[in-house]
Amino acid sequence: MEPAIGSNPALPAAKRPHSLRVDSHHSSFTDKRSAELEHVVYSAMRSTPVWDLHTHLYPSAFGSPVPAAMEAVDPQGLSLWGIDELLTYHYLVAEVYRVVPATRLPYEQFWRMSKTQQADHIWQHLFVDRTPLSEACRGVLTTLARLGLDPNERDLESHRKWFAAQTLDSHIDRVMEVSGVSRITMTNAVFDDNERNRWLADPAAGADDRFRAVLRFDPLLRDWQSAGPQLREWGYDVSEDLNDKTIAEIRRFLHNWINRINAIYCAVSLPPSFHYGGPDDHSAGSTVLREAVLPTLAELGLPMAMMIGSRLQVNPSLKDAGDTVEKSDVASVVQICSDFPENRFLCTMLARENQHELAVAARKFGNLMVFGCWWFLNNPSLVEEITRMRLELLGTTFVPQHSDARVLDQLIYKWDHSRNIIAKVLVDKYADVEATGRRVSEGDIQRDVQHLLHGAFADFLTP
Ligand code: RAT
Ligand code: ZN
Repeated sequence: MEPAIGSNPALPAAKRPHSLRVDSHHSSFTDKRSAELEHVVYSAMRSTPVWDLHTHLYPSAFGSPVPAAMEAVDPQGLSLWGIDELLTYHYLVAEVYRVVPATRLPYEQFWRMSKTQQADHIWQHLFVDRTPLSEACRGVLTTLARLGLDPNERDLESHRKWFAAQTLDSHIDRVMEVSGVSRITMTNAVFDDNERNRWLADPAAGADDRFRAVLRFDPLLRDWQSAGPQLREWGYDVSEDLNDKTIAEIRRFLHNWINRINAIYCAVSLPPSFHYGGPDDHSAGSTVLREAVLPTLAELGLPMAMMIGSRLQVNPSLKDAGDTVEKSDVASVVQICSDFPENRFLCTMLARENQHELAVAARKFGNLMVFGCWWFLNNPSLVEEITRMRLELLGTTFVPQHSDARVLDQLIYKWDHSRNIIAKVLVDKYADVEATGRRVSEGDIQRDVQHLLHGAFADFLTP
């Protein structure tokens, strides 16, 4: 066996890792303390419930297309769970097209396949024929294992049988327990007909205490040309030119829907090209933001979440898997936080290159809460880098992660993996603090972990 680097006598002393210096007394002390720190941090991280502030999950009242024990299947249902949904997650659709390209399986043919056939295809090529190394593949294995299923099982049918024997409501409880998620925040897209009609048909659809609602209205800020006519169709007296009457009507629309779904904040995904140029910026998006959206939210005391940096549909044949990442403009976020001190902003950005500038912006504005390692950033190496940098710049005043789960069971792996990385970074940071001579107590650690997983977001909602 190769000797561990720290014990290699050929290495000059200065290059040996700090905790393995040849001073044996010092060494056993620091090793023991770092083992203690590790134990306390990982236990706190595993036992502290998390409030997941951004998912695409729904209570059972929104219907489910997944067959379950004695439950009706709703083909357009929004509540996704189970093995076939896990395998057809859009992250994995993109990955299977790396190994079975469109020249061998034309996109239209893939989309014509049933969900079961698509899942079989992905399972065969990414999990049976290849080692499931990517983060999204590994996530399926973590999920199965934590649910008590065998990650070595190659026969998909046995997993299918297990899921088909569950009922959705009790499965939601089980997944929340296994993942340690105490509250799931939805993303409620009011411009999506399927979703909007469900709220209109059953105003109590969201009344499930495990979930909280968020009003999402991308077209209002991204595409007034199409959002305006929609609002008109829904009975709001708006016109294209964003006059006073139109602004008042947009505000009425927002009030109505925030109240209808009992939203805890409002949210938009904005393109990399998103720019806000201050009071003289009269583009439609900026005008709606400045004159309708932000005054309404300030009046209601609700934060606005901006998710910035996804360029939609660079390969439309991949559908949800067809979006990409590009660098965005942090200066616009700074301008918004500065121009609207009465508003609170949650912000996540998709490009790795934007993370440092965004964290620095949060040092300047108390009304800015940075959150999550979003989508293409939700990979262990990047979560570690970003979390480390945020802790160094912001202490615990940020929300390190959200799951973005689209399939209920994904809560398990997304939180399992993220908790481990956040814990790893915290152990290092506590060791650095203790290196100054300051002791870190178990109570300190529990308080910090609770803040990172729950309190920072909860306090930001109700300051
Ligand atoms: O991460 C994702 O699943 C993306 O497809 C998007 O849903 C993104 O998170 C968003 O909320 O727009
Ligand atoms: Zn999302």
